[in-house]
Amino acid sequence: MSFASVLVLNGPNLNLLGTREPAIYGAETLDDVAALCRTAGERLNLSIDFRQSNAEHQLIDWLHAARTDIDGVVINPAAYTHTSVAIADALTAIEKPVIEVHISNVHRREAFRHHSYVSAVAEAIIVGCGTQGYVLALERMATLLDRKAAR
Ligand code: CA2
Repeated sequence: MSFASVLVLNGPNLNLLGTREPAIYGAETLDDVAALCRTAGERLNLSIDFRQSNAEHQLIDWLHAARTDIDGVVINPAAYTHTSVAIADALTAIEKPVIEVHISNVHRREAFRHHSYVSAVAEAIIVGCGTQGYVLALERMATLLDRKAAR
């Protein structure tokens, strides 16, 4: 059976997850989040490609490659959420469903975190659910991709 494939993309500084600011981001590391996503992928019949970069151009290059290889994108763009028209444009260009995830509740934090360039191009947004937000996003993505396959 061929599984739908989902790119789970993580932006700058998320490689530091679990090392600082546990009150905001929890104690899990990014490797723990990757394992959570892979376990959810097995349950949901999704093939998971989990990546992180601190470089905007690298995230954009991976999104461009996803135009041909990937069925959907779950993205935590981290600080680029609030600054990057380029990432929003790349997400639009791939013409695949996108779900935006934030571990923290950005709306309860500083005003500069309240605006997202990505939200306008996302099918759904999950904020403030901790790392469980990635699993919730994959569950929703599985629903969206099933519906697409059934058309
Ligand atoms: O809540 C989220 O997931 C964020 O996307 C995380 C970003 C932040 O800039 C966004 O406003 C909200 C920050 C990622 C950096 O994460 C760290 C985690 C632990 C230690 C240091 C950084």
